[in-house]
Amino acid sequence: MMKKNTRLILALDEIDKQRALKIAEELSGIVDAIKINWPLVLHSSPSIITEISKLCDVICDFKVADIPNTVRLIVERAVDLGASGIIVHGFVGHDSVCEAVRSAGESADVFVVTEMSHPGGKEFTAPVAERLAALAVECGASGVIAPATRLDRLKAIRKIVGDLLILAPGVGAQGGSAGDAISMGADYVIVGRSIYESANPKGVAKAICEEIANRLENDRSSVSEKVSR
Ligand code: OMP
Repeated sequence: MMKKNTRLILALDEIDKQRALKIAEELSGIVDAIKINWPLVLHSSPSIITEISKLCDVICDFKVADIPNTVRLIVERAVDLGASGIIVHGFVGHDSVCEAVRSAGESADVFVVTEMSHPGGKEFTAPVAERLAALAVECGASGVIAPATRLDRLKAIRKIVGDLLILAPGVGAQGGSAGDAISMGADYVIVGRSIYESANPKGVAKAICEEIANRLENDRSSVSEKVSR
């Protein structure tokens, strides 16, 4: 189970291996997990997953989209390398996503992409996002990926997934706000460029954590005010 302290997940798409490791070391005590995508794996090697997993939970963002057997081969390898989470696409259907969940077993969480956060996400993923969210529930996934860039959609997806985890990318470089995404039902926000491209990644990460903590506090106080009225 991924920890839920600061609710910040670092998207480590930094392609310089040494800089990526330095940022991972600096931030491992601050973020709840580090998400590794193809850029870093392809510019270094798959063993980067193992190295970073010694510091912090690693989510392998491989957006796996294939037939069940290939999905199984990828998920098993990611888990062997030390991943404690893996991101898969849902449009490939129930058999593939359920196979991801089966292959991950107790060792890793599976997260299913619903509506993607970039403008192109509106073309094909938005019209089926609710179905993809329902599929995640039906296959027993741990959670979904939903856009911090479209808060109304995040809210709609929360209604479907119940208490499954929602991880929301699109904060910062893509225009979304961490506080707003959390208020709208995200459990975690995923942030990449705003942190790893900054001259002070630790300072930026800490500021985002503070924004999230303040927002949670404000949201809690406004709920208790309403109750006591
Ligand atoms: P920044 O835009 O640099 O903060 O990075 C966002 C990260 O989240 C990247 O690693 C993307 O690949 C990933 N992501 C999205 O941006 N949008 C999505 O809809 C889904 C993902 C993802 O699955 O993590």
